[in-house]
Amino acid sequence: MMLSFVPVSGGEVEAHHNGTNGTMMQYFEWHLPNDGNHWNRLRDDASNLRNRGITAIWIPPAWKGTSQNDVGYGAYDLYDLGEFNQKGTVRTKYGTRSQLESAIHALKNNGVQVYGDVVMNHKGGADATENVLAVEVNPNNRNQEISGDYTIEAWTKFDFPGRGNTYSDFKWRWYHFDGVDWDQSRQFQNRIYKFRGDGKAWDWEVDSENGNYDYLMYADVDMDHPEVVNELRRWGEWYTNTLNLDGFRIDAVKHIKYSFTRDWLTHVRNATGKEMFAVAEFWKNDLGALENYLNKTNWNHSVFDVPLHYNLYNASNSGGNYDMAKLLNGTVVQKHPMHAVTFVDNHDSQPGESLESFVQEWFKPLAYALILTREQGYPSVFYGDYYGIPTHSVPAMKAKIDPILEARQNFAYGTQHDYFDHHNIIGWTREGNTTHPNSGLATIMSDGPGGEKWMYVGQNKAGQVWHDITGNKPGTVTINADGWANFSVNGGSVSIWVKR
Ligand SMILES: [Ca+2]
Ligand SMILES: [Ca+2]
Ligand SMILES: [Ca+2]
Repeated sequence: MMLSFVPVSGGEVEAHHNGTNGTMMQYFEWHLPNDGNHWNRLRDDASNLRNRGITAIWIPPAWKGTSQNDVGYGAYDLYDLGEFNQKGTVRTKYGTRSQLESAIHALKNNGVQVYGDVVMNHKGGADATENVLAVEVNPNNRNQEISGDYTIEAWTKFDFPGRGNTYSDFKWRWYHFDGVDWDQSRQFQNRIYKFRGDGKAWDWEVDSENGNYDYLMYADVDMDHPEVVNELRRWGEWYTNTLNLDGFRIDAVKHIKYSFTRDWLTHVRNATGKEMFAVAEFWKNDLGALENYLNKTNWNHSVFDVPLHYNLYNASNSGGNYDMAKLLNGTVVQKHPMHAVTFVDNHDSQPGESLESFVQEWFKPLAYALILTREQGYPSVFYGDYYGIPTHSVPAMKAKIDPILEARQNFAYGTQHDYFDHHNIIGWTREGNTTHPNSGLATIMSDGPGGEKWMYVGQNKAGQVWHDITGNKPGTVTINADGWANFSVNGGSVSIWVKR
């Protein structure tokens, strides 16, 4: 079946594309080595990822950041994908543009889609300062001005001397930004400066934390400026076409005028003629705020399920006392499954990073079973979970995640039955479908003692002998004549029962 352009679909199409469950992988963590070899690793991993059931890769920010070691969120030049000698380097942390293109080629040859990261909120690493009339605002209430107007020295001049006018002749100046947090001439700490000038104001609507959360870091881009809007749209087309992208992960959207992101995405979709699946990072453990964002962006893309992440994090830190029956309460995936990208951890929640809230190791298999074997949500597997984070002694969970990926790829199909009926032991089953022979499964997990649960997997499964694909529970279970069986799980563990 051809994928058609369905602007309101969110992750629906991707999560079930070609009749196979879709699974995204975030192919980076914060502390990857700065060896310029990451695109090569991705290229060499392409067929393995395909075989594991990964159908889309979210690549890290691919452009030149403030330095070679920049993860990419300190965006300097969105048009320099490791091609020009800027910021003291041609390659990025991950490699060169041609290596990136080879990796993407390998992924496409294996039928794996590619989602590009998109960082539009701010720019860092300016080439020079400019004198700008500004006013200080209260960092805790950015609507409150706390000084008179005066001239500061701001890092806002972006000329891109290594690239020149290749791909774009746009040069950024102070009036393309709303503010900064650094005055080079005075070097005060902990200030936020709002620029003065015609029509200068923090953008709205953005998140209302701190009064107005337009400002996050570096030089904050002014989405009210028509030259900025045009340039970022032009860049979106270029980025999509140049890398043959299939979708976007959009950074820091709670700090960007919601209507801008909505209209930017619509523009790029129309201009490129591509469906361009998109998921936005709106980092807030607040379903209402996420729903407001989805409303204001006309539901034309998905969001990461941040409330689910925090439920998983809290469950992993409750020593067996979490009410597992409420594991999905307050989540995006429970209420808006077509617009939820579910995930366990990411580059910001990993140890030592800005939003550290790392799900504990013992709970990770339970969390992955939740996002990978249920019908709802478009799941994303984190590189740092799968391959480990050596700088912080986080072990690779590949051996534990692979069987769950196999369950998703081959068994997690058909009608779902939920058993969220106990504070320790919960479960759900899938009846399977005809497209995937022998599909269907029974997932059972406990954050406390082990136990059993009587669950229905379908009458057509009568007499089948199932076993636990995770290997956690030895032995077999025989489905009775009515399609029911008593499935078991160890304490603090998960089992996924299948016929194989
Ligand atoms: Ca503005
Ligand atoms: Ca902003
Ligand atoms: Ca702004």
